[in-house]
Amino acid sequence: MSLFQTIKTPVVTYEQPLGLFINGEFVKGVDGKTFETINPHDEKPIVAVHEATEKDVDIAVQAARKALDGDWKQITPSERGRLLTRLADLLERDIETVAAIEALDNGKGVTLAKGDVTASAGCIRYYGGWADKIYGQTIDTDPNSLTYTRHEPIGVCGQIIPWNFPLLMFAWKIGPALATGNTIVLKTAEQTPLSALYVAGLIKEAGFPAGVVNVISGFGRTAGAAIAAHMDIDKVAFTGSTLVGRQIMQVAAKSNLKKVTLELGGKSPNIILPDANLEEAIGWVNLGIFFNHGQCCCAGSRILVHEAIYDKFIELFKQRAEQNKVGDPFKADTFQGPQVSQLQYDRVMGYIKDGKSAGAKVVTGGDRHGSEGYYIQPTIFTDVHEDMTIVKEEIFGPVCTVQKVRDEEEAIRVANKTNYGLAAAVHTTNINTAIRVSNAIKAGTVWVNNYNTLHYQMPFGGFKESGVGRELGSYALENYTEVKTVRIQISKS
Ligand code: TXE
Repeated sequence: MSLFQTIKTPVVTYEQPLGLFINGEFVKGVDGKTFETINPHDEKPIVAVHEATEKDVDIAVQAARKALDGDWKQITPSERGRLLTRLADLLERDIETVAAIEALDNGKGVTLAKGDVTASAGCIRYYGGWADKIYGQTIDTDPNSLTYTRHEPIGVCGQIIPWNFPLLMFAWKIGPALATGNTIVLKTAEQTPLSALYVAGLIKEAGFPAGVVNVISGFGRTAGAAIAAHMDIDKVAFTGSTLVGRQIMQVAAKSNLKKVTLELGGKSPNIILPDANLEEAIGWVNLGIFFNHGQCCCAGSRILVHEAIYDKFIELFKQRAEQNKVGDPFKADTFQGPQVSQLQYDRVMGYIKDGKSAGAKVVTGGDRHGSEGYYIQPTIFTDVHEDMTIVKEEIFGPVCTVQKVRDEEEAIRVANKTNYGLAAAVHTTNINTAIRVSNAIKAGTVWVNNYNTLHYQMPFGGFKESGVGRELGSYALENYTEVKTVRIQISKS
């Protein structure tokens, strides 16, 4: 099988790399294996890509180590920043192509995919700005010494990303790692390998030395597990399920105690209090759960509504959800495309079935949308109780539950009744209420009168079982540096 193939999408025709991107070149896997990636809109294969196994991970790690100790080390921090900025410019140059790849491979609407490309370029450019601002401290301990700290790169970083935001997760991972001078072996999700391979070509074009960024396609139980266990990887960053996050931490502990950061699942509460601007709140609630087809780790999937406005809320939310355009990702006005895969479709439909049989009421949706592709209707459940599976577990689809709460105290208690702690929101026009509730909620991000508004300047990550560490902002830089203390004794002579 060749290393490139021309792909025709409804908006662009382009050259798709298919190989593993190792040491600055697209290559075949050592075992010669390939696997197909499926278009979730029509359930047909798009193309086959080369598959990495353990041996390829090894080769990629060797390339990353060589680059770390060689060319990359010689490059000044400002030049690292320039390379990142150049990559951001190239992404923006190719926005039509990259957005089309995301729509094709992941199923997200092409208009929303363009937003992902812009946000990814912004994130990479932002970290380009940080590259020459990584400072240590000078510390005065006594008159006879000079003590200072250096923030050095950790080394070779393994990065494992999911399929819900294939490009954005790629940007969130590589930005801070490269700004701080690390090298990378990144594995994409097996459902969505295409955009990162295309961007690997842009990394080469931007002028990064060979081996600094290596991008491999492959499966979790083989290539992913090999990254987590590798003895010459110094750090692993993972975004995905809590189940696999736990495994990664165990494997890291059993191998070389590599540093671990995890960005995992959620079951985030979205609280609407009686003094909220209801019309605006409905818009945010709708975006909070149905954006990206509910495939967001921070999706506002548990909606908690004060009893005084409950009936009105349900009426308006139902109307709003039924207006969401579900359909072909290549239509410019599509809001919700298909779920990413047959497996995810089955999982989500399984939760819907479970909710129905547990006695929850379907206000709208509750079924497949159309007859082809992994499409699911935007679904709202009411009449739920705290012990139902659909209230407790992450569904990761366009499905939410609405619970009635008596007052602010009950809203906070119910909001915190979860092992997760990724995000939350409160809708109120009272600043005191906003501060009280946001202080009381155990979550990494609390939105007041908005939802799902992420920005590369704002740290993001989870309390409790939603993760370890923070991505984005200056906080992410801490995940990618080791602090070295140097103490120099000052001689009298
Ligand atoms: O995730 P996995 P899946 C949640 C969401 C979803 C569920 C399952 O609830 O329904 O997880 O999705 C790699 N060692 N999230 O099965 O398996 C895998 O190849 C190393 C939340 O797709 O966690 C892929 O690259 N790596 C989430 C990545 O892990 C392994 C986003 C994610 O896959 C591995 C995605 C292993 N043993 C799903 N097994 C979020 N936080 O945004 C798998 N992988």
